[in-house]
Amino acid sequence: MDVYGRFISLAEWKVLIDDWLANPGQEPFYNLKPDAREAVYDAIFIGGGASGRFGAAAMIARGGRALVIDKWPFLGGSCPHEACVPHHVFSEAARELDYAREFSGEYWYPEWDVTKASILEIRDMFMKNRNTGHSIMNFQSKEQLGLEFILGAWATVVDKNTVEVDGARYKCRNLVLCVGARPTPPDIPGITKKGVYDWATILEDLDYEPNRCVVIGGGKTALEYGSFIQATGCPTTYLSRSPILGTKGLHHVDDDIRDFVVRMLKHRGSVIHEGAEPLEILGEDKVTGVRFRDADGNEQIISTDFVFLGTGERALSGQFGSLGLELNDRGQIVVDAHMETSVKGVYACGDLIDGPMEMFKARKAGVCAARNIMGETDYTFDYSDFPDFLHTTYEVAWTGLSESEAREKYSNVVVIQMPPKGVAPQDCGLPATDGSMFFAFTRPGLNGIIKSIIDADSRKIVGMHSVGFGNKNSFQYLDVLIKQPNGFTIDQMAEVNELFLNDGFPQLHRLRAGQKVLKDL
Ligand code: COM
Repeated sequence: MDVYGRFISLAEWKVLIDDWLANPGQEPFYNLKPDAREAVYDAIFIGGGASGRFGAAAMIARGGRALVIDKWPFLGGSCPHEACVPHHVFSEAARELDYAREFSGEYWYPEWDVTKASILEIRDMFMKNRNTGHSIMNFQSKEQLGLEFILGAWATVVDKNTVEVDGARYKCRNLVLCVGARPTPPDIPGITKKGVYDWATILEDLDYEPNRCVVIGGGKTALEYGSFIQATGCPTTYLSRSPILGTKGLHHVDDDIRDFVVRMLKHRGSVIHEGAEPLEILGEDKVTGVRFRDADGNEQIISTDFVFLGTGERALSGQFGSLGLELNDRGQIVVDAHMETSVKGVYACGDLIDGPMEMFKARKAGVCAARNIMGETDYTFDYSDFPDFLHTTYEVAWTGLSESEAREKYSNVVVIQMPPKGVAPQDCGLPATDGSMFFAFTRPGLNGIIKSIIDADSRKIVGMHSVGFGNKNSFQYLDVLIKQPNGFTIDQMAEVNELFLNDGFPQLHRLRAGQKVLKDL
């Protein structure tokens, strides 16, 4: 369908996308200027997710011409369709359910009734309404950003300057590849049985209400989905080879934060096996259990009708084999600091390349490629250092070094934290932040933890950590503050104007800032 030059409202996009998804294989949506077939685009972005959309917008903003092609009938990629957005929906449900369960029968909360929280119902709510996000992506990209796109079509790379879509060829000076990654099941006998799901298939394929869950993995995805599943009232057991939150990419997670997270998972009823090796998914056609070897080397069987895989993902680099791009040993496309691959004029971004599979990296990598293509060749992107977060029923956020990392690097480390070291959390109603006041007053110990690590010699803050509510928003900015070229000192933090108690950091730093020789708090 040619949509160029026609105003398409959000409501119309919803209907169009719904219809396309219900009847895939329809004619693509073309939003192309009339000379598209003769034009030579500055770049063709293959994939219209975060990298493609932001890269194309950055290119247009600089006077360039970009074409975005995606197999789906919407822009925004997997984020609004099956990844970040549903994960946030599930995590918000987990947070609400957690309060409902904890305060069951108190104040205005009705008695907790486990039958009221249905994973299927929450999933269905998301699926029914996810096109709201899709339509905003298409509307904004077309009407506001002026993106040219072909949506709902496969792109075939003919060569690095030619892309074929639906029988027509389009020319470009540069190619930007951003088609992402997919979950890859671990190699465990029985893994293909019905009843084994990942973050994508739980949306598309789940057709029964789970009664018990085994989560395989102990990293972000495992904890985020596992916390949601447990919060619905479906008892959840984690089988993790590494310690929970102890996987390689999560090296800045502080020990006190990890301990709090693990304690809180257990408080909610989850069972955790660290050092566990899953051996077999049991059952005839459908999952009935998981056999695993525990940390002591003993074999155990857990009965379950639902297995959630919070394990790895694999870059979808295979479809670009004809370009002869250099790949690393995990199949990711190797890029330089400009996002350029081993083939000049071919760039790769997002989950196709190494580094965290996170939104900021995808968007900024797309922008970095676009800026370089547009001549800003001194613009580079280093994604080795970044703030991070995950949801359990809490928000867990961090930036900079953990306490143990800081002690390895600096000889004089001071720690400011709440609850203070040596105080039993259940005796301490702080931190009391937005979203944790009820816990702080009636369930001290469940209210969260905040922690700041300072190199006392330079007085600079070198790491910040928090488990609570609403904190990941402030960590986006705290990250910028503490990573300024000259850093950010305890004395500068003491000058920050806090709004209410919020994240608690300014007040705690102010209490110590006057000291010549800094001490822990
Ligand atoms: C967000 C998708 S859901 S994008 O990064 O704005 O394209």
